[in-house]
Parts: sequence; structure tokens; C-alpha cells
Amino acid sequence: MGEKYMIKTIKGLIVAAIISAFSFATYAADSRKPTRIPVHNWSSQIVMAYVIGGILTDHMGQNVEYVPADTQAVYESIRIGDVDISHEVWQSAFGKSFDTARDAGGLLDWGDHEARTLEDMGYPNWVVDKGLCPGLPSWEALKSADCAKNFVTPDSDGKGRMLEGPQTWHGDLIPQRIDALGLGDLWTVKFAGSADALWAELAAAEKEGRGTIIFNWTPNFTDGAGFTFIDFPPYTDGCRPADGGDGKCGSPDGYLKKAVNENWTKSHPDAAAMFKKLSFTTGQIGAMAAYVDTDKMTHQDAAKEWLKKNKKVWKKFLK
Ligand code: TMO
Repeated sequence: MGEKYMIKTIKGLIVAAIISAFSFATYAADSRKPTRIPVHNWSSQIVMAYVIGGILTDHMGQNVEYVPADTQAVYESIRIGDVDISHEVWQSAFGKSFDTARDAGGLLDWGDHEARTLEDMGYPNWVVDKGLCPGLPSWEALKSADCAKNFVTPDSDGKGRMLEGPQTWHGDLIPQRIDALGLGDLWTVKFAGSADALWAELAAAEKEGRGTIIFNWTPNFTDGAGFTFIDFPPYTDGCRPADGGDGKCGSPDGYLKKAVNENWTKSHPDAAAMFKKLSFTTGQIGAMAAYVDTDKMTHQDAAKEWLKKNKKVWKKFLK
């Protein structure tokens, strides 16, 4: 192997270094300080954290840090500058905490994703196919004792059981609603410890041939998989007990919002411009979740795969 080859290789390396320096040079305005991205406890949120982190590091030459964060307290953390962004503010679960932080100053509304959201109780379609609760998806079907008895579990005191998500997501919103609608004698609400426990319940109930009602949301991996949300009385502003209402209402047709720390938009103007443009559809977010919950990939691998398959989507967010 000759000197010529060595020189060629070195030349190649220099050219590569110059090209990569130029491709990041357009983002030189931003601070080298890592953008702190929160990580919560449902799949699309975690995958999207790595998707955004991947865009910032691999394509904008920036630094990021992933911060495990409480799903309600995170908005105050962003307001005071302990976390920089939030990429999935779900209206039903977190709208109130978001509003409180925004009104106190320091946290900015950074726009909505194209996807709309619904977070509510529902059931896999085989529950109705098996005749376990005629009348669904109307909530009034739940008034029937013949329905409730098909949802009894060993821990439910002879009542039908509904499985809510982790209590940090909505506190006692669902138990309050069940009582407010006069369903408390027939139904009891238990809380799952994790999102995975909800999916495990779907599998267990199907195997045991008993009915199941769980908390779920869209966009999610279940969007194309035969899951139906219960039609509760419509949501109206102020209908929830936390907002002074009687609680006899379902969840809103909600936004999926982004939020940022105000100072971060000044220290990281290019990242902030990218994040403002960033918007995903129901299908794109459902796919992020499906890589993990259906295909059993790690969140990091799911994000890499998503970025690889959706270059046209995210390149539009870059300048
Ligand atoms: C906030 N969540 C997507 C779990 O409803």
C-alpha cells in the first residue's frame, strides 16, 4: 500500500470534514448547551423524544439530554427552565397543568401537531362481537347489570371493572365521572401501574373470554386494531369537577400541543424554529408507538427506523 493511497485517504477525510462542517454551519447560532427533552411513560412520547433528539443531534449538530419527568409537573419544570421543551401536550390529561404554567409566564405555546387527540375509556371490538355489552358504544349501555357482570374481576367486589391508566395522568377524573353518571353501584375503576399493564389486560381478557374496558388514546398503535371509545355525554368547557362542573362528561376532541421554555427559544433559535414547524399526523404518531408496542423494538431503535422511513416528513422542518 503506497503513499499515494494514504494521501488520497487523508484528502478524503479532509473533504468529509469540510462538508460536515458546512452542513452544520447554518445552525451555528445555537448554544452548545444540550436541549433537555422530557421522557414520560407512553410509547409515542418516548419515541418522539428520540426522533426530535435525532434531528437535533444527527442533522443539526446540536446536543440533547433526555430527562425522565413527571407528566404533570413537567410544565412547571419547563416554565422555570429545568426542562426545555414538551412535544406531546395532550389536552385532556395535561391541558390544565399546561395552562397554569403558561399563565405564570416563562412557558410558551409552540403550536399544535396536525393530529387531533382523544383520551378516554373504551373496549376492543370483540367485546361487542361477543355480545358482552349490547348498546355500546353509548355509555348508557353501562347502566345494565347484565353488561356489568361480564366485566367482573377477582379484585372488583362483584362490580364491573374498568382499568384506568396510571393515576398521574388524570387523578380521579374517571372514578368521579362514573359516580357522577350514576354508574358507581355497577362499576369500579382500578388504576394500571403502566401503559404496558393496559395492553397486558387486553390480552388477558381476550384469553379469558371476559369483557374489558380500559383507558386508551389516539393517536396510538391501537388505531387500526379494532378499538372503540365509549360515547360519554359530550365534553364542554368547565364540565369537569376540577373546572367547577358536575363531571358528567367525556373527554374533549383535544389538541396535541408543543411547549417550550422562553429562554431556550433565545439560546437555541434554530432548534426553536425547527420545533415550531414540527408537526405530526395521527398515522405518523401511531407508527412511532406501533414500532414499540406491536413490533417490540426499543424506543431508540423505533426512532431511528421512523427517521429513516420518514425523511421527507422531517426534512420539511429544517430550514
Ligand atoms: C397522555 N396519554 C397519551 C397517556 O393519554
